[in-house]
Parts: sequence; structure tokens; C-alpha cells
Amino acid sequence: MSITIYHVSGTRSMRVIWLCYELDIPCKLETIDFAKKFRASPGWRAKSPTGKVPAMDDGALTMFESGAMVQYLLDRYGKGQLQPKAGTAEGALYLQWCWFAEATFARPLGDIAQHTLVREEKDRIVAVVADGQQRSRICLEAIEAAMQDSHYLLERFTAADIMMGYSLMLAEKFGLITEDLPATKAYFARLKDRQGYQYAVSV
Ligand SMILES: N[C@@H](CCC(=O)N[C@@H](CS)C(=O)NCC(=O)O)C(=O)O
Repeated sequence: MSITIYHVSGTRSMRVIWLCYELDIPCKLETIDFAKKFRASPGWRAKSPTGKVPAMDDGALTMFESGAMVQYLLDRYGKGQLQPKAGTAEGALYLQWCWFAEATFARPLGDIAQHTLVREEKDRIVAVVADGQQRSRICLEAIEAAMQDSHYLLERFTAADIMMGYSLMLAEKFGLITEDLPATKAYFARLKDRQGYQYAVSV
């Protein structure tokens, strides 16, 4: 195995780095320039066709999409750890939460990020931020309900929690994990306690 993760601190590359840490998978980090100009360059577009972060190489294989990287690494090197058996009810819920974390929850968070951090000030739309906050809140309420009697999304820590950990990190950054979401706060605190999370946010 020869894994390189193309990384920018504070982005979704933390999911892949965190997973590698949890599974003790050796990987090289290559920090890239998040500036729009670099991400539009043909060299970067060859790895990530829409110019987004992260990308990953494993030998001759190059990938974009953080969730796909996480799943690939689990399937290829995970030896059955951090994911339930595919095709079971637990496996279905694992997929549900992985997809929710990126396809549903990270969407409004991404809109907030775009219109507060990523785009130039002249291209930011305040109403999109307000809408993103409202849509994120619904997602946070879904997590709050799920965490009432649980420590993790499934009965034990899995890669679904890694997928969700990044989304919660963004939600926290935007001040959305409020006091009226105590179970979500406690759940995220449990994730932040893990060495893998701490390593992934420190690099
Ligand atoms: N679904 C993609 C989303 C990738 C993504 O949006 N990455 C962000 C950083 S976390 C980015 O590159 N944003 C810059 C942009 O969209 O212009 C994934 O999970 O990898």
C-alpha cells in the first residue's frame, strides 16, 4: 500500500486521516494550497475534477470524494473493523448515517461555508446562510433524537461517526451546536476525545 492523502487543514481530508489513524494504516499527507487558483489548475483537476478537497492516491489509484475514500480504505485494509457486515440491518443503518453526514447534513453546512468563508465577499448571499442554518438545524435535531440513548450512531464506534465528526466540526464552527442539543454536544465531545480525531485536526 502507498497512500497519499491530499490535505487541507479543517477540511474533509480529516475524515480520511482520522480513519487511517484509527486503523493504523500508514499514509503520507501532502498539504495542498486551498486557494481557488491552485484548485483550478490542471494538475489538481486531474486528481479532483471539480477542484475540491480531498483527493487520495493508493498506488496507481486516484480518488476524490471523502466518503468513498473512507469506504475504500475500510474495505481494502480494514479487516472488518469500524463497519458492520454489509447487507445486514446494522449495515443498512451504517450506510444511512454515512450518507446522511455528507449528502444531507454537509449540504447546508457547505452552503454556510461557501457564503461566509469560501467565496469572495462580493459573491456571498446572506439569505443562503440563513437558509443553511435552518436546514442544518433540522439535521442536528435528527442527530439529537438518535443520540438520546446512544453513545455512537450504531452500538459501537464506526466509520459513520468519522463521517459525522467532520460535519459536526463544521456545525460547531458555525455556532450551531447549541445548549438545547445536549445529546449531540455529548456525542461530539465523545468523538473529540478520540486520539484519531485529535490527530486529524492537528495536522
Ligand atoms: N462530497 C465531497 C465534498 C468536497 C468538498 O466540498 N470539499 C470542500 C472542502 S471540505 C471544498 O473543496 N470546498 C471548496 C469549494 O467547493 O470550492 C467530499 O466529501 O469529498
